[in-house]
Amino acid sequence: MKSESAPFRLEDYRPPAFTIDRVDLDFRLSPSATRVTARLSIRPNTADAASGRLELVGDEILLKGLKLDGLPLPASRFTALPSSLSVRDVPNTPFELEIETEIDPSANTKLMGLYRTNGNYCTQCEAEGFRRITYFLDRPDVLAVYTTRIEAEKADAPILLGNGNPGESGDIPGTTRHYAIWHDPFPKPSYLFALVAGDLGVLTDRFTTRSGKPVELRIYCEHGKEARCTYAMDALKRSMKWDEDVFGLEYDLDIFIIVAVSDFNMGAMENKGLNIFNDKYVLADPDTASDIDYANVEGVIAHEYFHNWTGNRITCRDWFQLCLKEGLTVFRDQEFSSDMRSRPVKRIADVRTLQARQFPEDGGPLAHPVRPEIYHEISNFYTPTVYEKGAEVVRMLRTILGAEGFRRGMDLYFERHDGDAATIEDFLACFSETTGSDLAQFKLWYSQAGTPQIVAKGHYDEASRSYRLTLAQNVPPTPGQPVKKSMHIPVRFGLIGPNGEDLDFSTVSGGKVEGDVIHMTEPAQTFVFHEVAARPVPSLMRAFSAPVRLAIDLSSDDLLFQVRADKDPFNRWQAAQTLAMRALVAGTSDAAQGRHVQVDPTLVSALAEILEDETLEPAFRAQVLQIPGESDIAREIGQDVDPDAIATARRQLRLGVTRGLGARLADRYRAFDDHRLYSPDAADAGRRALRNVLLDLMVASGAADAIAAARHQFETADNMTDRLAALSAVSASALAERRHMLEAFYERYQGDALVLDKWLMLEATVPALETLDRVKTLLVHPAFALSNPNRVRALVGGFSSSNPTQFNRADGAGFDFLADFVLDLDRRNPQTAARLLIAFRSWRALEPVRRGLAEAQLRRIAASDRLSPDTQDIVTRTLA
Ligand code: B3K
Ligand code: ZN
Repeated sequence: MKSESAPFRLEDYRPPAFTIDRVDLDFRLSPSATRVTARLSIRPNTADAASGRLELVGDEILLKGLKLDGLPLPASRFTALPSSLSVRDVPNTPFELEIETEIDPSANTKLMGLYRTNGNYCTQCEAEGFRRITYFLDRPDVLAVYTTRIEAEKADAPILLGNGNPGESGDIPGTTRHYAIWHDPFPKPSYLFALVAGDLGVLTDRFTTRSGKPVELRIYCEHGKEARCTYAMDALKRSMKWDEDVFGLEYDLDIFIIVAVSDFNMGAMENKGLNIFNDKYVLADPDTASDIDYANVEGVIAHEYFHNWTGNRITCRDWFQLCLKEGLTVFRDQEFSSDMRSRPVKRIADVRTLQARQFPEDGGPLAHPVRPEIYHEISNFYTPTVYEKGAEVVRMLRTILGAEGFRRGMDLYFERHDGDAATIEDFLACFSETTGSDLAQFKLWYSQAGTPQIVAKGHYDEASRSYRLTLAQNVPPTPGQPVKKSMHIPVRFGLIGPNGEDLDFSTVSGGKVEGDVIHMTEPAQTFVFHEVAARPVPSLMRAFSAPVRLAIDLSSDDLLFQVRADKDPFNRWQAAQTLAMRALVAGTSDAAQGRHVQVDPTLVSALAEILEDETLEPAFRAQVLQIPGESDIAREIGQDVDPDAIATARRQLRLGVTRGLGARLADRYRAFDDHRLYSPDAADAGRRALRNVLLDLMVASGAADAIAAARHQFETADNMTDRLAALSAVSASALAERRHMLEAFYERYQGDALVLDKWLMLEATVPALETLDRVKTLLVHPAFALSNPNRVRALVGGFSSSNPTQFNRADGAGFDFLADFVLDLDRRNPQTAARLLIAFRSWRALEPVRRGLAEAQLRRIAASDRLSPDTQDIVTRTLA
């Protein structure tokens, strides 16, 4: 492990001196000593090749043999280290290099490169895992055609899978081994390489593309879990169809394979034709998966499938361009889910995620642009900014250009760049060219970090019947970017009239307004709307038209009116959240001073009306009734945060809401108890969501009948959603009953690791002082495994990221625990360790005592002399 290395910079990009056109790989699999022979067809690519020096990268590789054009190379011609292979005096014409390496998949605890999971072999190569398999030009702008031969013991690994289409296979005579050959005709970068070998069950199906091409579909999983793959298979077929219908994109190989594995550093991976998934995003049945799990399976299956075009057929020139594939593909999966489910509810859920995950990143020490310009460790840039804000940028592009202009640009992008390793400039050029738009200012969204803030003020002049709307923007300073330029911010809007309808206006002066979109481009602009019949309530940032924070001085009455009348469902939700947030922020300072929190009756009436409004879909009503969480409140307060005061304020406010809603809660809760047969579809999931939000509010009161209702639901539920909701309502309220219920849950599901992750998470998020000790005890529980990232994220990630009062304990014990854990895990799995450390990202916003304690732990980590580059990078930036 190295300490500080020189960073990579976007401005330093140079095309590779040599490139590789064809890769022939031969894997002789063996648990501890796998032999890999790579035959690379290499050719000079730029003038730099004249040096005759070929530099390949490796990572923990052992060289066993090296030939150039069939002849063994003398030791004087090369230098081989575990991290590099440098060959001298290579020809200035195409040549073939044959590299034989040995690797140890069983010892690979980083889960990058070739490793073992549940006795099977699998790979993860993005971003820089291929270099842990063989020496290579392991960079995304080297595109080659791969042929892979895999050989293994037949008994251990009856299934042998590679990228592309299957070719020849058979037994190796006189041995207990067999082989299979896979060929992928589409040139790809090494990060999309994959291999799986092992003993697996399979679910198969077929899909015929719109041009009539049959595609074989297979989902592999642990034996016995095939039936739990049916929802994933259904989601896959719907994704394939949707991409044809909405983007005109068809699948290109004869076969599409998904493999579910249990040890995986992230969600899933889009390897060409052979997606490898964390099993939690594949396996689902009513007894073990919640509605949220089903939605996640659908979304992740779609996301990885959509990468086949946005990522694989068109890949990234370098890792700085990561958002080119990730932001765009998140946008595509969000659109897919919106079409499959409720668009407004999906939008609210996505914005909640953005605000909960990306806003704190953008407002803290780890802030970086959607397209970063410098990195030390690329694994740390698979962030909410690159993914979720990256998707918002694509969404804004569509808002600015209109759906049709956007589609023309996308069509050109696919046509022009198929087979390329492209850049953000390439992408944007397709939209400027097809629509004639100047996107120079818009492009700042890719280079300026920080969440822009908009301050809005409106005034209606009755005499002239005009409405003046002043908008001012400010992009806060972020690390390395003290001064910002004004951005092009699309503000979707409406002027709501007294009867609830949007008011007309004749003309607008002061800036560009197209349809219902204000184009804000200056630091401050006053838009005057003429011939407006009455004083409007402005509805701004409809459907969250830009990833900004909006401050607008609306009275409680205006917000209440907006909750009732806005034709934009997102802003109805937003108005209710704003009302609640105001009460929570005021309540936090009351709580800090020992005063009781006041509950604004306006807020209760707003929530009551939404709850009772049968014209609204239940899933939407559930979203409105979910008031902001403790971390949302902390973010809004922004400085000198006292997590205990926040928790007290939120608890008291919820109690006030529960009292205010009174008998309506239990009435509605019962009304939805209609014993329908479980279906994971969006409509039924919405009914359950509403019912469970009500249960949660009821239980928060601590009333005996509410707890009895929760226990009853917990014991009699026929699905995970309802069982888990009852359990988490009790568990989150830290009631005495929770111990018994948590144990019952454990007993029922012991042996089912994915369900036990939910249990570990609930244990870790109990808001009570004994939780830290409980978490420490669970580290040695049989249900926990340090080697499995899902277990680690559930227990330790649950505690540090989802239990604000206990992680941020005033005695610093939570910080101390996380620091110890990260230092330990870092030696085994640096990527997951670095991820956990992100829990400290908002340390500077804490009140002084906690801030000091957090800083001391960060300094302790930083002082360790054997940190991985991943953890070193996060700790250094967090402290900077
Ligand atoms: N592209 C992968 C992420 C790889 C992460 C590498 N550390 C999954 C995805 O975004 O689809
Ligand atoms: Zn992705």
